[in-house]
Amino acid sequence: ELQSQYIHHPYIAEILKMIEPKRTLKTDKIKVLVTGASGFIGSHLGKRLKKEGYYVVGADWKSPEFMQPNEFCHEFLRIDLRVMKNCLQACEGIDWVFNLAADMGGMGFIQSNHSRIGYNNTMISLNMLEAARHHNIKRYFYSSSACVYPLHAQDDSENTIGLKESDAWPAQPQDIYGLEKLYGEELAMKYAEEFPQMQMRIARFHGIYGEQGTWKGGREKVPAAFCRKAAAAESVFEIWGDGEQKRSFCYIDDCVEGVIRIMKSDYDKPLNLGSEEMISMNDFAKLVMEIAGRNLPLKHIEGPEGVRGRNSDNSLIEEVLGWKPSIPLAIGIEKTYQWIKEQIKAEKQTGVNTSVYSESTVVVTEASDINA
Ligand code: NAD
Ligand code: GKE
Repeated sequence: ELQSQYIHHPYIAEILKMIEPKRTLKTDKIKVLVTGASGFIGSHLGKRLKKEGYYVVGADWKSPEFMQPNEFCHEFLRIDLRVMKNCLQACEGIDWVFNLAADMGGMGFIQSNHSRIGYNNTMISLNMLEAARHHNIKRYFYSSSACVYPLHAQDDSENTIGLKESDAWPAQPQDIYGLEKLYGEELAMKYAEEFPQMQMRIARFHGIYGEQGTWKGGREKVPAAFCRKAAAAESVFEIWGDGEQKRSFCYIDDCVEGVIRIMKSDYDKPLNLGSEEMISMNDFAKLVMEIAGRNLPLKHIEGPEGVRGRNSDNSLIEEVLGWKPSIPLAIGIEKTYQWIKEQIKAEKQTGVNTSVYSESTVVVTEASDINA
């Protein structure tokens, strides 16, 4: 009774009238929507799902930078998912949703753009959930983050303990970015509780890296930044902070495998999706330089540092799925390095001054552009 009242909610009915023509998908395949499909994880996930025989609709407000849309989806919608009408359009005729869209980046972005991230990501999360409920989506994946974990559990680089899923509450998440993810998780679980036809799956990603991800411009995370510096730096290798801060990094193939396994499982609470192979930024810089055949002196400079120590505890994912990420950092980062080196080489050939790639930039604070 409650459900049908909501389904015929006049607000939604009015918006639905604006969507013309209605999309009908004539296929026997399972129809999946990947949001944030032009992004790093979304494009790799879409590609794999397409290969596995799913009918993939990709949605993003940007065109993909490193792949053609037909590599990762059958149909590409270039839409702003902060807008309810667009979320309703995207969810129409879909069986499963993978919601990966978010305004995001590494430390050079998320610590200088809290209001923009707060507005954009909250709008995406709320509207996507409600649109999915309206269209009776059977299964919904929400991409959360290690940034949901409390700061006090990550303030010691000497004694970093792996973060367990149960550590998220009582909460003190990192930045507005992490707070929104934690709220997004809770709201997603409430939707599944109150509307059980929509099954919820949630992963907390820890430092996902690999080829075809952002590697310059300020939004890149440290794996891509270090590969870029190892390829482009001439005299010193710059590191934000003292380099003793620690992280673990998970290669994209493990991430995609994990997302699909989580989606197919019957576990409906958040699961860590990350590696347990923790490393300090100083050691990470040396590892990347070794792969690149470089031996530059490290130069520690001021920059946004985030938490002191973060690692994933994979006991729960192993118990629930009988699987956990296993690709060693040295293997994944070598592939990532080769790809970034090629990008730089290609730019150099077109006359771009690539010497600037020895430094990382911080993205200046920008207002959320509602008409973007
Ligand atoms: P990404 O930035 O490469 O991809 C996100 C995509 O979302 C982008 O292509 C972007 O254009 C799109 N997007 C943003 N706002 C949009 C809007 N209003 N409408 C439509 N599309 C919009 O990031 P990613 O690394 O692929 O991350 C995917 C998801 O995983 C995100 O939700 C992110 O918060 C989460 N996550 C990633 C990591 C990581 O290490 N990469 C870690 C934790 C969580
Ligand atoms: N990006 C970047 N670029 N980081 C650098 C650099 C550099 O050139 N030099 C040193 N670092 C240091 C940062 O100061 C930070 O201490 C560490 O590397 C990792 O930075 P990061 O990869 O940008 O981001 P974080 O791991 O701190 O945080 C990210 O965590 C994810 C979840 O695991 C977030 O930004 C989100 O992208 C995400 O939720």
